[in-house]
Amino acid sequence: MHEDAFPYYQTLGAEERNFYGDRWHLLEDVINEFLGALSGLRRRCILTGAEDPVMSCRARIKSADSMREKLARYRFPVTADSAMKNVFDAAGVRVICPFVEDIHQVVGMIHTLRDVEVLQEKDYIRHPKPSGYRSYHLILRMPLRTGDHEPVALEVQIRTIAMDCWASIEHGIKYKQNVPNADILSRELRRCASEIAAADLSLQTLRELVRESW
Ligand code: 0O2
Repeated sequence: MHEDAFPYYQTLGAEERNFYGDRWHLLEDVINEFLGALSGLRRRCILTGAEDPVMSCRARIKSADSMREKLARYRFPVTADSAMKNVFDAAGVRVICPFVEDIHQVVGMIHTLRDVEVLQEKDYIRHPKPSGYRSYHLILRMPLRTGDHEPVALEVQIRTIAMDCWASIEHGIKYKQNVPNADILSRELRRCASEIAAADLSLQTLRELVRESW
């Protein structure tokens, strides 16, 4: 298993075991294929003397509850087969980068992967969500080296450390029910997101200044 791989066996609850059944292994495999491929690209990049554009990676398999909710919302059958066929984010990897320009470098690197089909790209950095959410999303379809299964879909979310910090905190707050002054909370979260975006740009500029002085 790759060094960045997530220890799924610790998180495979009875709910997920019941819902995904055998497909769990396919989701694990596609995550590990991607992490292995990304690791190779990063190594090649470092060998050329360039900086590693990736700080860290996290992976997850969508929880059974969240997958059931999504399938029902899109009016797809609520089954594991349907999750594999109709929804592309059962397997997901988050790639965390130090700087905004690293995100675009990682996107470019992913596009060079042979046999990997890019099904969808969403640039929530250029076009943030109304919540203030920023991230770059790719839906990929990757062949598996193990077994003879057809390629499996995977969602990759690429963001800076600062964007990830905002998304994690916002996610935690959003799911707290009956928050008083919800409007003020949303407005403040959007304000924080804008400040974080400004800080990301400043950090990017500082990096360029330091590079120029080398
Ligand atoms: P989890 O735990 O990652 O599974 P849908 O998935 O139907 O809502 P779509 O178009 O398929 O919508 O996907 P979208 O909106 O491009 O990306 C959805 C994922 O992006 C979410 O997954 C989050 O991980 C992240 N995301 C999108 N908007 C926000 C936001 O406003 N705040 C935060 N914190 N994250 C966001 P899930 O399914 O919600 O969760």
